[in-house]
Amino acid sequence: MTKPVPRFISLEGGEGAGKSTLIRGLSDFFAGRGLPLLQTREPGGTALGDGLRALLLDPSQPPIHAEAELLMMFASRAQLVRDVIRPALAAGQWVLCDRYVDASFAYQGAGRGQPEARIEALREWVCGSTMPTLTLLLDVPVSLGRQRAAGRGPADRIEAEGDGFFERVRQIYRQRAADDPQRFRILDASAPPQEVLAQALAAIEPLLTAVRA
Ligand code: Z5A
Repeated sequence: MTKPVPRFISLEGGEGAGKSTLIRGLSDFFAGRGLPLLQTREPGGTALGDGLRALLLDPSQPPIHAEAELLMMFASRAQLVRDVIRPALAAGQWVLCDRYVDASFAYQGAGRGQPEARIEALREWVCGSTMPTLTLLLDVPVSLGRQRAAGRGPADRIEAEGDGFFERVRQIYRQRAADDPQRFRILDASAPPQEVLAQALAAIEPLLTAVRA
């Protein structure tokens, strides 16, 4: 059993779910409360992770095998956990991470067909007990998310996948949330941004109270 780390929050969701938009609102909220917040993202968040991210998302890359993609996600994560997340938590900061391990179960597991047990073994090895207390799943129908994301310009290597891929991703996210209701909160991300922020804050407030107590 892994013990969740207080002050560690991850955000998950399909493309165009509104994670970046929500993170801006949450950053303002933490700043307004005078709470130290470290905001980071996956893949990325370190020099190594940013380099891997560029390779992973570059649509002009020669095909990347599913096994290689999975290991690249975990290589980025291994560096981020050790260089950024653990030191920030140890220093008493809140950590808000735009995607974390659940994304590997969703994209490389459900999306690419990598076995769940293999991803869980990597999770245990790379993250150990460094798991979020709270994971906000921004749930939005695939068509709406893709419509929103389309306004941003050309698709990256993963965004170029078809609807079936993203339906499987959405399905496994919802399944993981149903399987672990203590860690996950599902937000209706088809609502307007201010409403999504209000839903997120309702989920975060109990953590703030618990940490103060
Ligand atoms: N990936 C993986 O495969 N395995 C892993 O282990 C990890 C990641 C960690 C990069 O992730 C890719 O990496 C991702 C999964 C894979 N690939 N895909 N697809 P990312 O998180 O950096 O990229 P993303 O998923 O493509 O995020 P995004 O599309 O940038 O979505 P977002 O941040 O959730 O959306 P947004 O930028 O806030 O909003 C998109 C647009 O919608 C924008 O115009 C907003 O103004 C608008 N918006 C946002 N919220 C709303 C609401 N509530 N109403 C109306 N309009 C809204």
